[in-house]
Amino acid sequence: MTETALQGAPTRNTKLLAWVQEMVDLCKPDKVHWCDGSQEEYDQLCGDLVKGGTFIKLNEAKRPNSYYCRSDPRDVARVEGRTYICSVNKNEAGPTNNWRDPMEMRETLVSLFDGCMRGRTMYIIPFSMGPLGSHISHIGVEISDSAYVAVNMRIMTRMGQGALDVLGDDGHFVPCLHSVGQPLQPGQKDVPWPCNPENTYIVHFPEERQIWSFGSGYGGNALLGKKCFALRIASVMARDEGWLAEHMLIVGVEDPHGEKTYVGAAFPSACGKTNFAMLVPPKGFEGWKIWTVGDDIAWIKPGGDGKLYAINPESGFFGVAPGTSDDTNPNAMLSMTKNSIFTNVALTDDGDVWWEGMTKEKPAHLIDWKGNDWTPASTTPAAHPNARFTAPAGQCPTIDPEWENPKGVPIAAFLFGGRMSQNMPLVYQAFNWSHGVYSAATMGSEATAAAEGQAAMRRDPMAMLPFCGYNMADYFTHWLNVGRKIPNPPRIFRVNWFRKDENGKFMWPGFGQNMRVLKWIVDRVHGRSFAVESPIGWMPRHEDLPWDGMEFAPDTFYQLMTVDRDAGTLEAHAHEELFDRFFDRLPKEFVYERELLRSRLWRSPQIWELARER
Ligand code: O2Y
Ligand code: MN
Repeated sequence: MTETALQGAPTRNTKLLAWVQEMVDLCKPDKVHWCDGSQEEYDQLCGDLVKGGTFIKLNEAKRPNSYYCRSDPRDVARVEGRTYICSVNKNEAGPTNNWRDPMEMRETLVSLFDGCMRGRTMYIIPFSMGPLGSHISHIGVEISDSAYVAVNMRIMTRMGQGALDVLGDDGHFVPCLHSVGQPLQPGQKDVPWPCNPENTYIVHFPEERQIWSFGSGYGGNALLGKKCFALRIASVMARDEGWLAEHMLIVGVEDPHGEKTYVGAAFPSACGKTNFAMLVPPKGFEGWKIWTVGDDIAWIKPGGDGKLYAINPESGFFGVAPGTSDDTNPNAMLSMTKNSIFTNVALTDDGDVWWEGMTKEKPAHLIDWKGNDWTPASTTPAAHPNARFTAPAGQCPTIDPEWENPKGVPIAAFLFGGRMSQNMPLVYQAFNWSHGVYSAATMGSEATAAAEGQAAMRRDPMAMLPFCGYNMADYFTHWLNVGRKIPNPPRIFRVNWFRKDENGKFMWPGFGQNMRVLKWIVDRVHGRSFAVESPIGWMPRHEDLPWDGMEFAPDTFYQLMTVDRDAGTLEAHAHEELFDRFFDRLPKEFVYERELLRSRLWRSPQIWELARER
């Protein structure tokens, strides 16, 4: 094998050739395949996956060129507990990351990877995060023993010869090594979803800009361009080079006169990010359009004109299927009508896919995500709650004509929002950049917890807690610095679609109705809408939001917007719990911001008082 590994390699990049040879020697695959990214190659790999029992081809008449796949039930999501940041100094990783000594971790990994690809093919997967050749883009190369990874990477990134051409003979790339961690003995039959859940390691070496992933074939653990490169490693590159790598969707808001305003929005996982990225303006917003640039990650760099420009480094959506329907997100549904891959959803009797929430009526019979018969009487879900669709972004009906512009799109506002059932208003605007960074850094989100039905809140600064590749205190400082270096930084807003009333009912309808908030935000950016100064930020009064096509009583609105002074003070106090973890690395600005917030909570009038005064 060793002599043939580099024969006919489609690159002369010496670093890449040397790394591939080193990894071939370590992993000892039976074969090496350099991915060219062509349609023929994709079809061939999908065909091989069908033959091997990993893929089922879906009904060509219903879902052309699409495939269905079930993972091992032990390998269904990202594994934060097995995700590591291996910087030389533990403080560089910070208190919110799992840290391991890089030398020790390398030893562990080398012994795990030694011979791990025996009996398998090693795929060399060159890819560009971002449009080919954009000055904001970066090249990675994933080495993987999973054809499933190769075909998903072709949808999610610009994968193949084009990326190698951009890399050239001496270009830089991020090496991403991946194995499912299940070598095959001679004659041993493979399983449909090989993995090694007992030995999963998702490891980042930020100083070397390297990723090693072992034991999982699923999503963020295995498609290394996404969370591992585009967020964890890229956040370190961004810190060092003066840009931002963020867990943000990007949308363009176009008004009836054709003026387009781009915003980046950060929401933790499971807060309806893909729905917001493909929002359908409701009744009353005729002539308005929401354009999708990205649904998950934004790379944002200062342009020479003092503005921040963003690209979506990905070229596909890896979206959560359950809950997605023609009602909740018609544009996502249209994005996945063809050329898509479905993982851990249910299979219909006519060879199509289904998941909870897709249709009001449940099909009479399905094969569930574990391969068992399923009927509406079954007590388990047909699709796994983290079941996914992989679909080309270019198939989205609302994809922005500028989405592949190598310059990026100019960002006018940043939105930050978690899932908060209490004490967080629908929207407010930060007073200034430093206050905005503080608001984003103290963001929290609730996961429905245990038996009591109580909501447990986890702080998730900028929705980056699981994805920041270095000390989050330094990340806050970096954000403060980015705003300092540009003359007119984007405005910062907090939003919350998830507030509940005393009966536990959502107070805001969400989905398309979020357009009302978005319009106020866009108008604020352009100095066209009014706001009053409340203790926590600039807030719209009832009459400042557009209500065409929707009834929403002022009293209910002010209930939705209110932050009780005592609750606000407790919240400000709780920020200290987060901050204490960072000791003296925390930017001093945050201490001032907290004290200002405390004092405003008792001195400034509340929103409904101000509204009444006018
Ligand atoms: O479970 C996974 O591996 C996927 S996680 C994911 C995928 C797409 C977009 N966002 C996320 C996330 O966890 O934020
Ligand atoms: Mn995400």
